[in-house]
Amino acid sequence: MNYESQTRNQTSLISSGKFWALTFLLILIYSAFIFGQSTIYIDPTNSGDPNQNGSIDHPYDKWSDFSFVNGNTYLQKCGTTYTASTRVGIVDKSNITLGSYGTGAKPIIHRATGVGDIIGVERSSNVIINGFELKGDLHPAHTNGTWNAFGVGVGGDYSNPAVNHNIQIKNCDIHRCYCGVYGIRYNSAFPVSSEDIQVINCNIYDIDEDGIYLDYSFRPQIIGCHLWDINMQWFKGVTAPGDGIQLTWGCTNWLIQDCIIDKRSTAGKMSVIIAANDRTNPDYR
Ligand SMILES: [Ca+2]
Ligand SMILES: [Ca+2]
Repeated sequence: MNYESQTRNQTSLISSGKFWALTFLLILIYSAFIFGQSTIYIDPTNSGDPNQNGSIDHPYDKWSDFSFVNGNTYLQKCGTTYTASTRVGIVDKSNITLGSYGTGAKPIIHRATGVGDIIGVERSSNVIINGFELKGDLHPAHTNGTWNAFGVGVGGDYSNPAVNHNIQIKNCDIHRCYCGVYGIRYNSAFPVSSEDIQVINCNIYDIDEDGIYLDYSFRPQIIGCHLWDINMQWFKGVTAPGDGIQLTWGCTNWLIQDCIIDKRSTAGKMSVIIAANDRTNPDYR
């Protein structure tokens, strides 16, 4: 091979589609190694295993055993109950999926003690919570039978204007809670509390106040949900301001579709409140 033909071959290699396709493939493979997306397994019954590492053979027994990593999927075993005294918190994260593995009933996260969210999502994007039973318990400081927990908290922050984007809560049963899905703005200096909160195909029942309450939420979508036994404070001798769905104070571009909101069991308040939303806000018309 003389020099001229070798140069020509190199030139044609650089300009060939195959070369670049292979290079791109190699980059993809290296990226997959470097930014590997992992699946982490949680089985609350595996508490005696000293080799817990989140693998399917040695699953963690607690959601508090690890920190969330962007891009990862976290699966709790079907038919198990995780008993929690603090929330499962997803804060400043992206592309996180929570789901289940195995067969049987939806895995349960039971906020048995303490007060607050069962799952709390803050300043995060592209989070999926799929196929859980989330249940609270009796409020530790009350004697009238009120519940201690918010099923999923998706609100804003007191000091940081960053908000949640694209949070999907789907195929979940949420009950024995003060509120099923709850997201408020907290700081009046910020124009919005969340964007693209989606509640899809969920059963929300035995709720003290509102089934779903969002304020300053841009493009909330509530689709195919069944809500019943809402506003149970009606039976607990206290003010009972519970509604099926309340989208208020600056919620815009909302969608409520194919939902059943059954208010037969309690009196007072509304099935749906869409109220006091600021149509003059130029960002959210
Ligand atoms: Ca553990
Ligand atoms: Ca309300």
